[in-house]
Parts: sequence; C-alpha cells; structure tokens
Amino acid sequence: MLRAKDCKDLRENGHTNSGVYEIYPFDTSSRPVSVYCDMETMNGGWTVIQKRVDGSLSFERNWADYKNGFGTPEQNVWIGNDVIHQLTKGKTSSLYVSITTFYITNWYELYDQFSISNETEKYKLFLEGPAMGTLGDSMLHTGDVYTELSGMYFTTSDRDNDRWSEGNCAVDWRGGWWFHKCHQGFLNGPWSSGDWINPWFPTLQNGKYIKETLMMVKRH
Ligand SMILES: [Ca+2]
Repeated sequence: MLRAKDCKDLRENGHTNSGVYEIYPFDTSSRPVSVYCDMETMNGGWTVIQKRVDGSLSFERNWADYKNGFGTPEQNVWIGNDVIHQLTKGKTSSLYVSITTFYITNWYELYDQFSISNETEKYKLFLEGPAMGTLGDSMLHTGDVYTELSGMYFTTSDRDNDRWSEGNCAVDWRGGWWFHKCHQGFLNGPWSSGDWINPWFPTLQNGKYIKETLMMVKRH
C-alpha cells in the first residue's frame, strides 16, 4: 500500500476525488494523519491545513492543541503545527487561502511560497510571494510593518511569542496565529461574532458573515 506523504502524492497516484485520506507526513514514524484532500482546485493535490464551516468547534485553544491539531478533517479542523511543519519543511510549497461569505460566493488568495519551522523555533512563519487572487494580500505586504506576518512566531493564549510587548494578541483576538502586533489577516478568530475583527483587512473587516474558511498547501 502506498504511504502517501501528502495529498499531492495521492493525486499523482491517480486519486482524483476530493475527500478524507490518510497521509504519512512524519519521516521517522508511521503515524497516519487524516486529512482532507482537495483534488479539484488548481489541478488538485492540496492538503487542507485549516477548515471552518460553522461555530461548533472553538479555535480559542492552547499551544498543545495547535501543536497536535484538533477537529475533524471534513468539517472544522486545524491539522496541527507539527504536521504543517512536516508538510512544508525542506521543500517549496504554495499556500491557498479562501473565505466564503453568505453574500459573496468566494474569495481566494494564493501565496507562492509557504513553510513553518519546528516547535523549537516556535513554528516561525515563512511566506513569500508573488501573491495573487481576489482576497488581496493581508499577510505578507500589508503596507503596515506591524501586521506583516512572515517571520513571525506562533502565539497562543498560553505562549506569547508576538511582537506586542503590552499584551498577548492571541488572548485579545481569541485564537492562535502567527501574530505580529497584531494582524490584518487572521482566520482562527471567534466564529459568527462581531468580535472577529479583520479576518482579512480590507476585503473583509468583520467575521460575522463568514460561511467557510480554508487554508491548504501543495508542494511545487
Ligand atoms: Ca506579547
């Protein structure tokens, strides 16, 4: 049986249906990870690392939860920072972000290069362009040095690794992320709430009308 390292492996081995698959992203262990594979968008082969479809799962979680992952792959999920690191280390991968709202069908943004480092390096974000899409770039070149996220560490309510010395962005914005001081793009905010400010500034400045969010990666 093929032990696919990611969804691109599966796509290249003839799997053309989107759905939940088991992959084996860890080098030294045979631990399988259940993931959702998007086999349609831009030639398929995308491994979903974040998906939200309703508010039934809180993303106000601690370091260990974001490290190990939580949720279920076909519904609401954070695949886990250790898995994201394994999927992106030592290779060039693209990041695809999309937000669907109740009044606009779908927005997306594609970043050409994305990876995160390991836990020792606090899952530091590496993001590089070009960025293209309909959402606009709210993570990389925001025009405001305090919200550009490449090079930032991951922050949760119990691990403050952000660049805001007076407080913890994850506490104030209610979810884990690669905060700077703090953000213009943040997909792990409190669902269905006016409290989710600037999921993707300036395109979407309030999370109240979000129907679905998605983040997925594919190696080049
Ligand atoms: Ca801080």
